[in-house]
Amino acid sequence: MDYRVIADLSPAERATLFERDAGIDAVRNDVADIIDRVSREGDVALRDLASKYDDVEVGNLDVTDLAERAHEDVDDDVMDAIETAAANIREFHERQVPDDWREDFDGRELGRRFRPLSEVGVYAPGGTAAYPSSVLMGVIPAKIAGVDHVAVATPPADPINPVTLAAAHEAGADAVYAAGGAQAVAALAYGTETVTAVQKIVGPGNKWVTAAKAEVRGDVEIDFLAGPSEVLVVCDETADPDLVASDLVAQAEHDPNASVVAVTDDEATAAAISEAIDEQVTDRERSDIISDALAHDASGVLLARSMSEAVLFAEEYAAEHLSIQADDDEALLDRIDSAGSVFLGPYTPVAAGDYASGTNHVLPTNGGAKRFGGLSVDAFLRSTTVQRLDADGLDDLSETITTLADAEGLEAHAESVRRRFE
Ligand code: HSO
Ligand code: ZN
Repeated sequence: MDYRVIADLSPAERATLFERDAGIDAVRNDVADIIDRVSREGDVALRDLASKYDDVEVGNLDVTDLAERAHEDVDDDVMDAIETAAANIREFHERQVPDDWREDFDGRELGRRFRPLSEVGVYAPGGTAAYPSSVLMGVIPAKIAGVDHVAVATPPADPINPVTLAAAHEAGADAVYAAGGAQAVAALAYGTETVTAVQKIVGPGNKWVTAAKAEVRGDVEIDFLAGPSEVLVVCDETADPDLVASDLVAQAEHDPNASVVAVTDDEATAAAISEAIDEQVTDRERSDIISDALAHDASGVLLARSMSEAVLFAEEYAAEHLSIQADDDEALLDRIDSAGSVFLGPYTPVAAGDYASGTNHVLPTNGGAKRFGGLSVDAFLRSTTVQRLDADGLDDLSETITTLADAEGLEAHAESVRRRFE
């Protein structure tokens, strides 16, 4: 592949570099029909849709018992890896649990307390995108937050991927259902005879799942609408082009619509990354998917005039994964506010965060990092504020309250303060 010079891009070319759509518009109508059916017919609809879309006749929709035994069908080394990854994910997410607090502000005792949601659903894709790692990323923070009922929904199959089931059990899932696609989201949102309705649905999925999350949002909470994986590597002449290329190729293997970009201020580095990509792709098992992702308008190797221009590009791109492989990586990071998860230095492949370093890999795509962060323990908590004023505290404030109440024409509000002093 050839690298491109940012300064030479036409406005249209530049705009397409930022187009990373989850592609949900095309399926919205079908998804609305599925949701409607599941909410009316419950389990019957789930079985029927499984037969139609997954080509599976589902016996038990509740496969929690299969998950409990699944480790028997999983190689020991895979079980060990799941346990190691889970331990690191737990350790990192435990640090996110906020403490309840109360503080005295001169006669006004004010505070905040945090309580978990009670029921949550985690969607786990099946098929070629069956990622047991995503099950860990969804279930573990929810359990750490204290959610009582964490349900995993994963598409029916014969058999369901035992690694996905084992990961659900290891992460602490309380229920596992054999339901996939938009129908799984509908079942979690509205409940069926078998599936307990939840307050929030998290986890990545294909465009059907994402469209369904968009549709049920409002009736239940969702994490966010996630599209195909993205990585942006900002690098200078000190970066190893082979390693940069390997990080791009790795995220490209997720999806033909993945967006993978490297941006550097050094021409030789840009050329070497481009060459390394071409060399590496042919060796990879999923070379077809990788080639499609690399050919996609929102992917490529870019040459900037300076590292400042590279950083500005990164900020505008607001990548799901931002890797910085450059001499003064911390100084570059200081200038970036928008990124889902940041990977610093040559020994920090994005794959480390995808699986096992401990950070979450459910992250904002398509520029979402300008507005919100990735999945964390907070997503499963709600906060309540608490206050107690003493007589002096209220006395100090009474003038302010009654004046504002009068200004709003809410005389009874003012009266409720005055009465305290009669
Ligand atoms: N890179 C994906 C997560 C993943 N990678 C799962 C491997 N398995 C989105 O962050
Ligand atoms: Zn990945």
